Formats: sequence, structure tokens, C-alpha cells
Amino acid sequence: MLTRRTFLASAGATALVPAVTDTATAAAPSFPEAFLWGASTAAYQIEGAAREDGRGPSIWDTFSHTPGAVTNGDTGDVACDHYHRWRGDVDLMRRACFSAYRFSVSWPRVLPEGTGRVNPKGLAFYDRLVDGLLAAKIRPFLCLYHWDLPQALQDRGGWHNRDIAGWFADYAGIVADRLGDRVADWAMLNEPSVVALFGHGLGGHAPNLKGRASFFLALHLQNLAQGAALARLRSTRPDLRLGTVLNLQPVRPESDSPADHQAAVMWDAVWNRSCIDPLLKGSYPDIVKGDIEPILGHGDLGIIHQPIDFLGVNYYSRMVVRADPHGMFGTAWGKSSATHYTAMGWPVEPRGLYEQLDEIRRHYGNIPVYVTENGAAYQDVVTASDRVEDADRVAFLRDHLKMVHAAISEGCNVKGYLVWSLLDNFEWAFGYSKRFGVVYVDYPTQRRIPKQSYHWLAEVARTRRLA
Ligand code: IFM
Repeated sequence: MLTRRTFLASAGATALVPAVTDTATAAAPSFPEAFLWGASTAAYQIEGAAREDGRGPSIWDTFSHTPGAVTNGDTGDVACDHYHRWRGDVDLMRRACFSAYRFSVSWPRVLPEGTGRVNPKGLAFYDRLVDGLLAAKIRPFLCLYHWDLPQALQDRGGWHNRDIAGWFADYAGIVADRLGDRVADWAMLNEPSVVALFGHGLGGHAPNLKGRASFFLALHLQNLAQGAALARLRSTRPDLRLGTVLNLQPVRPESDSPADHQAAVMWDAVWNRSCIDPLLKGSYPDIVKGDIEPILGHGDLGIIHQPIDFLGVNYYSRMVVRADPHGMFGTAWGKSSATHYTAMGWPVEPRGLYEQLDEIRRHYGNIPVYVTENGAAYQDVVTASDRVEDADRVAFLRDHLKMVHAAISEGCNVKGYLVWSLLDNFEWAFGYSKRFGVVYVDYPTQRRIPKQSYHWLAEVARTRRLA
């Protein structure tokens, strides 16, 4: 079965995508004056101070301390020690002319048991950080959930307990009461389909649950919690700009066979549309309704379907799939035709970012979008002269930014670009073995070494031009 989306994405159909490289990018493209430049990070990946100032344990503390769960037995106990070094990290952004920064709040730092008792020292940390950002003229984008669920809530069922919608809305309200006077932009979740797939479907991330029913329940309850928090903040803080962050990836079938096309339709529904459609259209894709209907409570779709002020889009690559009757969703990863790959083994496909932004313009009301993550892991080396010459990352960023520029030229409502990530950090199950930062972190000393990509991006942010 062909759909609009898989047809566009299928092999040989690229001619249907406007030729964006020629006119739009030939002469150092420049970006609108109000366009935001910056970086994204996440609490568990950079903060460290895991047992300090009353923070409770999260599911990632439990998981990373499980033998064999994370490469080299790495944990987020210390990470980039950002909890203590945040001033220097903010200054790195200021010096790079960044105008925006997305960070996440650690739920267990604010509510050590997930509900009930508030930890004043936890909130005080984010107070200091926000004040520091504002003093540096950097607009804070606050994300409420980037995967570090309080372990106490996991013990009560976590993303499998419907009560989590209320727990999350209460937590959102507590953080907004404290920071809503200074933070205008609020993202609810980060990448719910990753949490559902790797945390609850295939395993490999905390809390390492498995199964198709487990996947759909975790996904649906994240959608529900997101809707409940949006509704709560909308009613209590109408002055805030509310949104969420989704990882959206155009899906291509590996071949032209009907079975692979069907697999692409299925995977697109599972990975992309089961997040964006209920939020923006109020319905799940038909192809997953058999999975969703048994868990759909009365009124759920009304709670999930909320107006938002912006959508954060995280983009790394397209996805290629093929039919596989043994796969959890009848699909398996297919072979990409890309010629370049990052150290994660992900294909480098800048045009996919254009396709994704254009998809949002054409089919989701051209809602304001921030590219809230885009970047690449490479094998960075510090030279004898103390430099990191990451030309491959510079090329990656430049090629993706060309596509953002092309999308804007075609009318896409893209308002900013935040690189993933400011710092090398704890890359989940890969620990510290993968480096995504534009700033190198020497973990034994915690020394920061701005990479060539940092200097390049700083120049782009300063001039608004792609040199
Ligand atoms: O490090 C992650 C981040 O936490 C979520 N998006 C993808 C990044 C790279 O894998």
C-alpha cells in the first residue's frame, strides 16, 4: 500500500522533493534576524550530582548501575558535572552568540519521590541556571521530561500506570509556578517514541521493559500525560508558550515490493504518526488502532489533542525499513543507500530534514517549529595543540542547516536551530563512548575544549550566514 508519505519517500521519488540545493544555497544563505541559534542538553546526560542536594534516584540511575546495561559500566553519577559547572557552560554559549538553550529539568531532583514532597534545593538549581541564562541573554527552553523518570514512580508502574498523567501534570505545575515568571518556552516531553520503543518495547534503555503491548501502553500514556500537562499549564499559565519535542524521521521502504511499502506505512505510524497525529489531529493512525483501542480510555483523545504554540523537531536521519514477519511490528531495519555514516552508524541524510519540515508545513498546519536536536557523533581526537578538528561534524551541521534554510525559503515556519549537543555527554546505553558535543569534555578533568564545530557554529550564529 502506498501513502502520500511513503510514496514521496520511496526510492526514485526524490525528484518530487523540490531541488532545494541550487537556488537556495548557492550564495551563503542567510537566516531571518529573529531566528534562534543554540544548543540542547538533558539533565541526566550532563548534570551529574546524582546523590546531591536531595535528588532522588531515577530509572536511569537504576539502569546504568545494572551490570552490563551501559557500555563500559558508565553512569550519569558525575557526567559533565554541569550541576557545579553550569556557569562556565552558560558562558560557553554566550561566547558562541547562542540566543537559545534547551535544557531539561530532572523530575527526581525536584520531586525525589515523583509526587508529593518538593525538594527546594532541586528547584533552586534551576532558578540559578535560568537567571544565569537570562543574564547571558540566552532564551531558556525548558523541557520537563527527558527520560529520567523518578524510580519511585517506576515502582508504581511508571509509564504503564494511568495515574502518571496526573503525576506529570502536577510536576509540570510545580516547575511552572517556580520558573514560569522567567521561562516562556515549555516543552513537555522529549522523544516519546524512543522512550516507548527502547524503554518499553525492544528494551536496551531504562526501564528495559519489552513487548508490543508494553510499547503501545507507554506511548499512549506519554501522550496522555503530555496532554494533561499542556491543559494544566494552559489553564494556570496562559502567558507561557507550550509545546513538545518529537523525533520525526521520514520512513522509506527498502525496496519497491508491496510488503516493504506496507512495512514503511506501519513503521511511520508507529514511530512518527502515533505521536504527532493524536496531538495535532486528535486521532491515531488507522493501522495501529487495533493496538490502541484496548487501552484507550473514555475521553483520552480529547485530553491528548491540545493546541500547542511550537513543535520541537529532533532529526538525525531518515529510517529505512523492510517487511519482517518476525519483527515486533512486522518490520525490520532496512539498508540505507547513504554514503556517509556517523559514529552511531546512522546514515547522513540532510535532505530528510527538509522532507520532515516540509511534511509539517503541508500536513500539520505549518505550526511554528524549532529544530530542537540535530547533530552527530564522531570519533573526536584532541590534537597535540589542544584542538579538536571535527571537520566531519562541521560538514554535517552545514549540510543540515542548508536544508533548514531551504525549508524556510519554501515557507516552512522554522524559528530556530539547536544543536545536539552543547557538550559531549552520557549517551544513554553507549555511556561516554559516543561524543555529540560541539564542546569536547575531557571527563577525567572535566576540562571543556571547544571543537572546530563550536567555532563554526558561533560564526553562523553571529552572522546568521552559512559560510
Ligand atoms: O542523546 C540523545 C538525546 O538524549 C535524545 N535524542 C538523540 C540524542 C542522540 O542519540
